Formats: sequence, C-alpha cells, structure tokens
Amino acid sequence: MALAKRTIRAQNSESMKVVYTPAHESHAHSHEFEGGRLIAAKDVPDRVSQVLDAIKVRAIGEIVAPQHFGNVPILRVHTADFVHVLEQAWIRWAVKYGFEAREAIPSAWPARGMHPEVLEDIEATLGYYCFDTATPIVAGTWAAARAAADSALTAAQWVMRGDRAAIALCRPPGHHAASDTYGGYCFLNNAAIAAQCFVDQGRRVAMLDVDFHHGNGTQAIFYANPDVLTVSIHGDPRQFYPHFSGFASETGSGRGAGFNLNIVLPVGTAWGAYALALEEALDRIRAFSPDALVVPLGVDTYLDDPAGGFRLQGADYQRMGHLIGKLGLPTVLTLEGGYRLDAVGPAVGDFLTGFENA
Ligand code: SP5
Ligand code: ZN
Repeated sequence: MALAKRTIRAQNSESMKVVYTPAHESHAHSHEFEGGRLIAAKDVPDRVSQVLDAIKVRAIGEIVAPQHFGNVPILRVHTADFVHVLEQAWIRWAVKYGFEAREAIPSAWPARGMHPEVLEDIEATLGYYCFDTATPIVAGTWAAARAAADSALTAAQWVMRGDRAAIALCRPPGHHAASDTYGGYCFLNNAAIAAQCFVDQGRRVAMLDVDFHHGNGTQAIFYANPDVLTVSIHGDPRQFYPHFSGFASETGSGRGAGFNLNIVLPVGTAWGAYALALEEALDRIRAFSPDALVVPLGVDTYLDDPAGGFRLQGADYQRMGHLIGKLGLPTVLTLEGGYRLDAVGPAVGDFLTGFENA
C-alpha cells in the first residue's frame, strides 16, 4: 500500500489532459417535458463543442481520446440489471413502438403501494429505472454513456499514474444516476465510476459536486461508504430539481454516517454567499484528508442558466477553480451541467485557468 500510494503525486509540469470523444454526438434528442409542454432539449451536443473550443482557444490542456475499459468498472457502481436494461432499452422500445419512434421515455412509474416486480414490458422497465421525463433514450444513448464513463476512467487513470489533474468532457453527464436509477440527463455516474477506481486501490476520495443541482446519484452510491466523502453545493431542493434529495439533513448512513455534506443555497445566490459555502465544503474536505478529489463540474450555476437559479458569472469561475486547486489534491474533473451555450465554454475555461494557477 505504501508503495502504491507513492504513485499518486503532484506533477505541475505538463498541461492537463482533457479527455474528449465525439461519441457523445450519438446521444441527441430534440425535446424534454417542462411546465406541461414539450420544450427544446437542454442537454445538446453543442454544449461539449463549446467547452472543447474554449479549451482549445485558451490552450489549457492536451486533448486525448478515452481508452476502452469495458463494463467491469461500470459494474463496480451500477447493478448488472440496470446496465443490461440500458444496453437493451432502445431496441426493446423500437420493437414495441417501431423504429420511427425516436425517443424512449416511460409513461408510468411505480409509486407507493404499487407492484414494480413485473418488468416484461419496456414501458414498465423504463418506468422502474428512470425517475424523470427529461432523460430520453435514443439509438446512440448507450454508446455515448459508455464513452462518457470511459472518459472519466481515462482521466482517473492519468491521475492515478501521477498527473496532478485531468478533466473528462463527459456527455451525457452522470451525477444524477445512482446504482440502478437514471434521470436528470444522466445514465451512468461518470464521477462515481472514476472515484470507485481510487477506492478499489485503497484510496480515500472526496467528491466535491459544484453543479447547480444536487448530485443525488453520487450521494446514494456512496451514502454508507466512509471512504468517500460526498459534498454537494446546490440549489435548494425545496425549489429545484431533483426535489426529493439534497437536504442538509442527509448526512450518510451506517459506517458512512457523517460522510455526506449537502450545502443548500437559495435562488439568486451570487459569488459572495457561494464563496462562503465553498469554504465550508473545502474545510470539510481538508478535515477528511483524502488521497484524491473528484469534482463533478457543472456550470449551470451561471447567471440565467435555463436549468439553474444562481448568479455566478465571469471571473467567479476562476475564483472557484483557484480555491479548489489550492487543495493541492490529485483531481479528476467530470463535466456535468451547464446549459447556456454562450457561457458553458468560458465558464469551464475560466475554472480550469483558476485551477491551474492555484
Ligand atoms: C446534469 C444536470 O444538470 N441535470 C439537470 C437536470 C434538470 N432537469 C430539470 C430542469 C428543470 C428546469 N426548470 C427550472 C426552470 C428555471 N428557470
Ligand atoms: Zn445540473
């Protein structure tokens, strides 16, 4: 163990690896439900193009393709049934609705007192595993989700081999997906899959989720695990998605009691109050003294983000990156939300600039 631990070390000399693949483009859908209507989908492929362009323009990192890791590391976090359903969902949906039916979205969910054990029909299957209406499955969804997980694993591998930090440009995002549930545009929990790699090598990991929405999936996956401290700073679930998770009273269970921290902020939060929350999160992480850090990096905290409610902007992201970088930990970053197409690139770019200059 002592020998293995020494393989994690800070190396500031090289530029950060940026793991990117165009495979995400095969996961594209046109609509989502909101306010009782179909509206234009927010998680569009162009989000990642914008981030990639901003990174290229600023010459922040070295762009590398993901390696293929197969299902084994995914199955460390997600159940085999769940993975099998995601693999088969599109073809089962097409068999039921015809191949011209483009997007698989369930229409019924097993609420209290109902019987979810009969999952023969794909309608029932998706209702059982999915928790919202905004996360359609299309023909290319599984390939894209797998590539996003591979991207996070590739970033983790670079960091385990000694890089100071690496970022995976994951799409679909991951932090809302739990071991056997998907939603919030997320299918596989890329950040959790990366974190589990470290845990499987005997490392302790802190997760600092700065997406506007609570990282409910990541919290659930590690809720009873004292080797992973999960911290999330997010919009109040009394007002915002995912509504049923993210309260300050959720602090972990069993051996993981005390190893989950939810910092809840009100609508309209700008940098002043956000910085205080971030300092609280960083204090908790320093006290935990982890071997590595995983940051689900959502920038839907940006002013006027269509899915958010905070008011961060411009240099705030440099400040955020700088403060997180000052932890001095080996760090894996995964792209999560951020839906203003004019802001997502600059925000991630500014974050990475601040991080690298820490
Ligand atoms: C990864 C990620 O950021 N997923 C977010 C999924 C949120 N989906 C529901 C968004 C509902 C937005 N409605 C609020 C309107 C505020 N202007
Ligand atoms: Zn989000």
